[in-house]
Amino acid sequence: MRMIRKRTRTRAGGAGPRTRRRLRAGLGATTTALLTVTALAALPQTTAHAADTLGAAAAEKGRYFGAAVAANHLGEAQYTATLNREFNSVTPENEMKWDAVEPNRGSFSFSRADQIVNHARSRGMDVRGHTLVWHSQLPGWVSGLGASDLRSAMNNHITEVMTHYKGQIHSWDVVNEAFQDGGSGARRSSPFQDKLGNGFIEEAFRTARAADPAAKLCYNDYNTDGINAKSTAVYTMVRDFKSRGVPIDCVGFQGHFNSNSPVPSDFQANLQRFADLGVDVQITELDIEGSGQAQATNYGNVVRACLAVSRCTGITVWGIPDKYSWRSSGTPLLFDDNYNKKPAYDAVLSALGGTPGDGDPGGPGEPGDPDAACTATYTTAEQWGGGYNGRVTITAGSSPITAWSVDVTLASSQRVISVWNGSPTTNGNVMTVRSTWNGSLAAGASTSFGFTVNGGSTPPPQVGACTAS
Ligand code: G2I
Repeated sequence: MRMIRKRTRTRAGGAGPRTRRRLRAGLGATTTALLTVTALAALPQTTAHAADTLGAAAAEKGRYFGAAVAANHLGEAQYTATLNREFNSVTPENEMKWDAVEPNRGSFSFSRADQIVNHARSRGMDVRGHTLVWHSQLPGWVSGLGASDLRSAMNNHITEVMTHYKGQIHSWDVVNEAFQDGGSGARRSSPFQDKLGNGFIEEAFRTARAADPAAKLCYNDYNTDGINAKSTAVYTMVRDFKSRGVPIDCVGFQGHFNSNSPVPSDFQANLQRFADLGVDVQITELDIEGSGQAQATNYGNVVRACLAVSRCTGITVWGIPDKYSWRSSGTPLLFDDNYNKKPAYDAVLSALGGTPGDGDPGGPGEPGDPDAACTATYTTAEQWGGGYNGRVTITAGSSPITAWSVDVTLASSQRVISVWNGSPTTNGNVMTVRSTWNGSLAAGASTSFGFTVNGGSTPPPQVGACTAS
C-alpha cells in the first residue's frame, strides 16, 4: 500500500524538477445547444508518492524511458495521452531515416520528423535521433553513386540533418546495423561498406561530432545484446575508436527479443563490458514478443540489467500499443491494443522502483486517481414539437477512468421519460447520470448516454461538468 504520493518528477538529462499539475473537475453549466464542459482549475501538487509512470520512475533512477513514435499516430487521443503520461524520451520510428528526410539528393524534408520533435520538446521530453547512416530505408539515388560522390553525400546528409536538429537531440544513432549477423564478425555489405570500405563508420562519427558537438554519438545494432561474435566485432571497433580518439559516446542495443532470440543470460555482462570501454550504453528498440507473466519476467530482467550498469542511461521501447508494433502479431509491447497496461508494464514499472497501479488505489487509472478527469459534450440528437432526444458524450482525459457522472438540468416544464447507457437519479429538475457498464475508459476514450425529454424542444438542457474517478 502506498502511504505517500510524490508529484514532483525530475527529468533525466538534468532538467529541473517539473511539478505535475493536476486537473480537478469543477461544476459549470451553459445553455448553448452544443457545449463542452471540461475539468477546471489546475492545482499544483505537493505531496510525495512513489513514481507511478515509466518516465517518472526511470527519472528517479537517473535514466530516461522512451518510446518509438510515429507521426501519423499523434492525432490519436489515446496514443498521445499514453505517450505524454508515461514517457520522457521519444525516437521517431521512421521519420528521421534517410528516405524520409532526403528522398532526393540535396532536397530535405523535415516536416514529419519536426512534428515529433516539437511534440516531444514542448512537453519536456528528450529526443533520440534515428538514424543517419543505414543500409535500409535508403533512397535509390544513394546506392547509385560512385565512391567519391557517395562520401560527400553521406557527409552532407549527416551535416544537414544534425544541423537542422542541433541542440535538440540527446543521442544520435550515427551508424545503424553495419555488422553482419552470424559468426563472421564481418561488416555487412552496403553501398557505404562496399564503396567506402571500413573507414566509413569512423568518417561518419567524425562528421557527426563536427555537426553537433553536444549530441551523444551512438553506434546501434541488433543481435548484439549478448556476448557473441557480432557484439564482439562491435566491441572491437568501439575499443579501437576509443583508443584512437574517434568520437563515439554510446552504443545502442536494440533489444528485439522473441523465442528465437531470447533475452540472453549475459545481457548485463555484455552491457558492462561496453560501458567499461568508456561509452554509455542504451537499450534503444526494446520489444519482447509474448504475453502474460513470461513476457513480464523478460521485460523486468531487461530493465534490471540496465539499472545494474551505471552507464546504461536509458531504455526505449519500440512502440506504444501492440497494434502499432512493426511485429504486432507478437504483441511485444507494454500496452495492449486498447492502451491497457499489460503485465509487462507492471513488471517494468516495478523494476524501475515505481508502484504499479493494479491494486493500488490512487494510481493512474485506479479508483481514487487524482488525475482522473473527463469532459461532457452535449448534442441534440433529434427534436420534435413536443420534445427531443439528447446525447452526452463523455471523454476521458489524459488518465484512464473507472467511472463518471454528469448533472443534466432541465427547464421546469420538461421531464425525462427515458435514459439509456447511463443510470439516472433525479432531484427536482436536476438529473444526475452515472456510468453503468460503460464507466471504464482508457485515456482519451469516449462513450455516450442518451435521454428523451417531453415538454417542448427548447430550451436545451444545461449539462454540468463531468466528474471522473
Ligand atoms: O525493423 C525493426 C527496427 C530494426 N532496427 C532499426 C529500426 O529502424 C527498425 O524499425 C523498423 C520500423 O519499426 C518499421 O516501421 O524499420 C522498418 C523498416 O526497415 C519500418 O518498416 C517500414 C516498412 O517496411 C515500410 O513499408 C513502411 O513504409 O515502415 C515504413 C513506414 O511505415
